[in-house]
Amino acid sequence: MRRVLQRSAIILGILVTASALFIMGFVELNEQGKYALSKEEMAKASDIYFNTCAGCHGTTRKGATGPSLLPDRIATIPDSQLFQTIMYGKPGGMPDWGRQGVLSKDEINLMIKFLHNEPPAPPEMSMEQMYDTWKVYVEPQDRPKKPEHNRNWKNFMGVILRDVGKVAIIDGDTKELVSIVNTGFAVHILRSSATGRYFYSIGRDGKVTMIDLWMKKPDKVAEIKVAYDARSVESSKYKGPEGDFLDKYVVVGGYWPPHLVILDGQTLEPLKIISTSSYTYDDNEFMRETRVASIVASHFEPSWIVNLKEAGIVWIVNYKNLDKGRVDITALDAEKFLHDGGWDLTKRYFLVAANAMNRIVAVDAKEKVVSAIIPTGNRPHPGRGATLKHPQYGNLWLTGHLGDNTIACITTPTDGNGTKPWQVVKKIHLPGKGGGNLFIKTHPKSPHIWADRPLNPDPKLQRSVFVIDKNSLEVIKTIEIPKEFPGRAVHLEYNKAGDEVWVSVWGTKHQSTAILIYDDKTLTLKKTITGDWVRTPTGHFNVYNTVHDIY
Ligand code: DHE
Repeated sequence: MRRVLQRSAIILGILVTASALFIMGFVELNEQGKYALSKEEMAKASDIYFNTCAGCHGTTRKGATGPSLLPDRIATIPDSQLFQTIMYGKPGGMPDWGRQGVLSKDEINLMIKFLHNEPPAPPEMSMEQMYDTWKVYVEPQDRPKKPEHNRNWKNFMGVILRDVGKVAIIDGDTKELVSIVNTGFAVHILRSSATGRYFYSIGRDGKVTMIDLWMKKPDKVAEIKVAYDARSVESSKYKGPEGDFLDKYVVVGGYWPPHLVILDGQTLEPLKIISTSSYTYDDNEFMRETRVASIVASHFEPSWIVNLKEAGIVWIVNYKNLDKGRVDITALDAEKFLHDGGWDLTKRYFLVAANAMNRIVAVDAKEKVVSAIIPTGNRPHPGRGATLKHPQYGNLWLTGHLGDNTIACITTPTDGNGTKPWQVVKKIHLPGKGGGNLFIKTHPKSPHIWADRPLNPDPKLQRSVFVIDKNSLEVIKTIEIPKEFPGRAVHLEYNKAGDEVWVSVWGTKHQSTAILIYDDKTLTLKKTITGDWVRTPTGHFNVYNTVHDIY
């Protein structure tokens, strides 16, 4: 095994922030006229763009979830309108960066100038650069052979503390804080290893951190940076006749560079980089920036479903023969702007949002075909969706929307009776105007589905969660979060038993907020986790539910 723990030569280059790298030597500044930017302004604007805009509009500004922000299009929009949009947001999901206090008026004006300039060319990243950031803090042989505590670690909750760059590990039984792990800039999601022992986090800056939950005080055992900008990470979850791959591999999807990186599941050593730059599925236009959106692991074969956003292509990546230097990729034409998604109830079909196309793509991971492309509403945003067996419709998979107030209920194949699959049989209407729903969640033992709405322009709706009855498929309760905690209600996760729902209060890093735990039977607040450390909590992930894809 190649072991290069600390090489210093190139390390400096990779440790400076990605956004700063984007401007180094690549950009021709517009040196004259009212949109001229100094080098310092360009650096600041690139940083802001990377942190707040690139996710939706693309690093190269060609557009995806949000429209193109290239200078020729920007020139057709009055600056006053650009200002309004950045200040107050738009109903389709554009956040109100000014009103939220994320950007000042001066910064908005700076961004308008920036958008009138050509985008900076982003840098590449080599395997060598990845090795230079790779650190193993505790070698596999030195890790605990069994849990060093008596806690019910399968009911641990990993909570992202986004803007302070940490992950909190909370005991789901006792609600005690077990550990806070420094993970680095803006962790986006956590995923569990197949045994549940490890959490893998991925930061917006492409840094992967591996946390061992068996340690007396869970802590990071390895880390590596494999991209400048990333959102997805997943483990290998297959064990069966074709081999035992539990905790063997980790896969990371890059936004920039647009690539897939396969890592060793025990040490995070980089094993393989696969570029995802591709031709679009429909008009065969080359898209250098073909970003990797969601990735899910198959439970029934050694493969991952990988969604290539701009190309509109779904890859099924079989890793069975990776150790022999072979990866088998099946590429399926799907739909453009693939984003987030999850398994159906049977875990054979993966449903993913083609959000800017207002559609959901259903992939049959067994037959390796696209089964259906289903129009659902304005910018579907399922998170991983919610699954249930309905007495009338059979199996259902649900998605909410950024751009309207509906939750679409889609039929999925059902053994025995059930409605024909891939129909939107019901649209549940959330109360009040506008969309802004990001996540929905349920649990097989719960009679409810919960939904948030953090991107709705109405502060009251941003601070509410909505409970839906699984049988009637109607909203039965709107719960406003307690007034004393400033921020929006975001992301929902059940505990292992499926009888409580955790909600984050997403504020700013300057003020602590809370993690709220609701009783799923009485629909009342059961416990509030507070403390100076509770800053910008966003996603929270139960070990058992994440391992088993329960949602
Ligand atoms: Fe996410 C999931 C991308 C904004 C919190 N987010 C995902 C996934 C993708 C993605 C591709 C699916 C990962 C997977 O399953 O493998 N998110 C993006 C963006 O590009 C976007 C729109 C803009 C950006 O600049 O990042 C974006 N996301 C946000 C947020 O603003 C949120 C609320 C807070 C944050 O961290 O920035 C946020 N995203 C989350 C969470 C999940 C997620 C909590 C996992 C949901 C789950 O239940 O699995």
